[in-house]
Amino acid sequence: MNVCVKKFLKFIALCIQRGYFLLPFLIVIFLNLPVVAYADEKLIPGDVKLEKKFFKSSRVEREFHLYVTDGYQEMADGESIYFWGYTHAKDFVDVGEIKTKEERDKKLLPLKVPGDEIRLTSGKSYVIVLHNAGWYETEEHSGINHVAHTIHFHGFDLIPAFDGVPNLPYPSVFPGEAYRYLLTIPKNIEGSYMAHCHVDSTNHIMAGMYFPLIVEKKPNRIYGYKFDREYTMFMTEIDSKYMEMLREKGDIRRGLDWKSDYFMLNGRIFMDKLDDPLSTINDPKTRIVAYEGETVLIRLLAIGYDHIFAWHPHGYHGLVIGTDGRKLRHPYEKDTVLIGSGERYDILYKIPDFSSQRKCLSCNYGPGISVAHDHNMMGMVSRGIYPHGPLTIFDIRPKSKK
Ligand SMILES: [Cu+2]
Repeated sequence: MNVCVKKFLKFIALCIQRGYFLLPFLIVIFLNLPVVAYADEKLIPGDVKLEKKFFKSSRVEREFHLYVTDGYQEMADGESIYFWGYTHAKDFVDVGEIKTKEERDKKLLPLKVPGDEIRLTSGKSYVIVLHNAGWYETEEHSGINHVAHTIHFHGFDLIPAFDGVPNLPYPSVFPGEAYRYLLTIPKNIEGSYMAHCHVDSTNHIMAGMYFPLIVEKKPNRIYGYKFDREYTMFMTEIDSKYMEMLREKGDIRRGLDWKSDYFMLNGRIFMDKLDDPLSTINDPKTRIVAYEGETVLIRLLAIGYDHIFAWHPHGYHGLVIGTDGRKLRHPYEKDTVLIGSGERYDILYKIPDFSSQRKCLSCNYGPGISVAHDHNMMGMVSRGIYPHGPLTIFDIRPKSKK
C-alpha cells in the first residue's frame, strides 16, 4: 500500500475516533478519489512532462490493463503446450498487483495465445498499462523465473518512450511493476496491426507474446470499402520442446535452434476429428461463417521464426486492399497470399449470391463449405502429423437461414 493511502486511512480512523463520521466521505466525494486502495505495485516512471501534456491535451477514450504471465494451452491433438503471453481481467480493468498464482487465476482470464484483440478508433487517445503478473509454471531453479517484458505496438510508428524497446529509454517491466503506454491514434490511420513483447524478441515472441491490434474509423468500413463481416486470422508457430526446456531449465539456447513443431491459426490447429472442440473449425473466431451476397474482410496477420505462411482459400480469389496498415492504391486479386513474420494483409472476399449463379455447374457459387489453409506444406504438419496445421473453412449459408 503506498504512503498516501496509508496516511488517508489513518486520517479516516482519527475522524471516526473523534466523532466526525462524514468528513472523510465528503473529502472522497469532493476530490473524486478512487475508494479502492491497490497493492503496492511499482509504476515505472515515464517522461513526466510528456505525460502531463498528454493528459492535459487529450481526452482518454479508454484504459486497457494487460498482464503478462505464463501458462499452458491445450491443443486439439491432446497435447498441452507451455506458453508465455498477455492476458487481462474482464473488460481489461485494473486489478492491481498480482503476487500469487491463486490471485492470478482468480482475477485474470486464462492465458490464451495469441492474446485477445485490442480495438482502437482513429483520432482517439488511449492508455495501455502493462503489468507483470509473474511466472508460475516454471521449475524452481529455472533461469526465466524473473524476466521483464514490454509491449511493442508493431506498425504504429511511435516515439521510443512508447515503442517498447527495452531501455530506449525506459526499462522493461519486471514482476511487481507496471508501465503506462500513452497512445494517440492519428485520424488518418486505420487497418490491421499487432503488438508483441520486444525483450529478447526471438524467445519472447516465439513463446507466444503477441496479440492483434485493430484500428478502425467506423465499424464495418476499411480504407473506404464496406464489409459485412470480419475475421482476424493470426498465423503463428511454436517449438513445444524448446518451450518445455525453457520452463524446466530456463537456459536460452542459441536463437537459431528454434524448430517449430506447431503451426497455428489463432493459436489452434486443425484436427481431422471434425467435432474436436479445440480445432480451428469449431472456434467461432476462426471458422469463417458468411451468407450469400456478403463481403467478408479477412485481416491476415503472421508472426514467427522463419516460416512463410501461404494463406490459400479454395474457391475464392480475394481482393487485397491493404497491407501493413496502409491502403493499396492498386488493389489486386490473389488466391494465395504469402505472409512472413510481422506482416499484415487486409483482404476482401465477395461471397457470390446463389440467385445470380452463372451457368457453370463446376464453379464455386452458392452455400457450402470450402477449406482455407497454409499452402507452405511444412506448416500443415504439427508434431509430424498432417493435416494438423493452420486450416479453417469458409462456411457459406443461404440468405434464407440468416
Ligand atoms: Cu517479454
